[in-house]
Amino acid sequence: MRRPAILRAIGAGSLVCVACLGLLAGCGGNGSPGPSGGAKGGKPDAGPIVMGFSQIGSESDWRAANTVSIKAEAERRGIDLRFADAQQKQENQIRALRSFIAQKVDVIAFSPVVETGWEPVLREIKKAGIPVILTDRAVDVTDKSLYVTFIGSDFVEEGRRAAKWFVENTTGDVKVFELRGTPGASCAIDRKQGFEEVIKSHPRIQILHSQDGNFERGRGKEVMEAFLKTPKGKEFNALYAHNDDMALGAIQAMKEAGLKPGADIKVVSVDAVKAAFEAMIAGELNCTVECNPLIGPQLFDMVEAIAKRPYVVEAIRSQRLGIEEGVYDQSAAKKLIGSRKY
Ligand code: GYE
Repeated sequence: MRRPAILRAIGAGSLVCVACLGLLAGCGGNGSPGPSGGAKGGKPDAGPIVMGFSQIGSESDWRAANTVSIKAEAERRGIDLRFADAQQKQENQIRALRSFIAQKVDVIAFSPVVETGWEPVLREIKKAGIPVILTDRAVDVTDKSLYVTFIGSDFVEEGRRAAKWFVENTTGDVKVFELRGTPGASCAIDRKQGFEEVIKSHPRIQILHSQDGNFERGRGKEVMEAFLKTPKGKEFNALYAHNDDMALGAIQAMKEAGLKPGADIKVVSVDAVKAAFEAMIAGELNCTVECNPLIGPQLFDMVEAIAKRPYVVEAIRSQRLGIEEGVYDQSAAKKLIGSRKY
């Protein structure tokens, strides 16, 4: 892949830029409340904005960077952040969301561990009149009015980009071992979909085997160790991992088994965390597709716009915010590692 930075392919029409939000937020003029008034409006005079945030867990370097970005930005803006770590369990997230309702927070944001099963609790939140922002992963609900907006990446496009690396940088038969993320997570579903969409028209590239690794480095290593002992484990020549952490664990397992990841097994993953750049410099990872976790500033631009001017909620309902992201290979790694922020 000789493209250092590819603009994301989300249609411009679906983007809401933060500057636009600023304009929308200013529509009321002179700090006056907007047309829908502001139960929680007038917040600047009524103390800090209170936001409940339910984080998935701490399964990866991506997640660690995401948490730091959110906490640091809340602190910088003087937001009263109620942060709950769900340890990768949906039931913990639902419990946290209900406790945010009880605490009467101004805004709720969360990163849903899986796509489905959110309607009942989202309805409870709506009934309580609290706006919801989805960050990072998406939910599968029929009633789109249950949340205001989604701030995160286009995971289908990430899957396509990973597949394009194989299309453009390999010849002959490519037999892929796919290490999937958490079952039911939107990013795992979408990264698979995008990858399959591209390889469909390149029959020399096939998914030989596909397995969950839960986005964790340790799990990636274990799953690869077991896979290498199977007949297909002697046959594959490529690894597509839904995140860098799983790729790094799998790379470790391959090295311990005497294989040369990056050379005899081509490895592509998603996230573009610093450790992936180090692995590319070491020649063990071939490419990483960026998924930017640093969404704190965008998230809190949105939170402040909503909390100060509730009518903005109507203007931005169900829009998807785009984040610019790149694709990096070994030739880019050395040049860029010094400037990586996560
Ligand atoms: O790719 C992975 C993390 O939801 C986009 O979750 C995120 C994913 C990320 O555990 O590393």
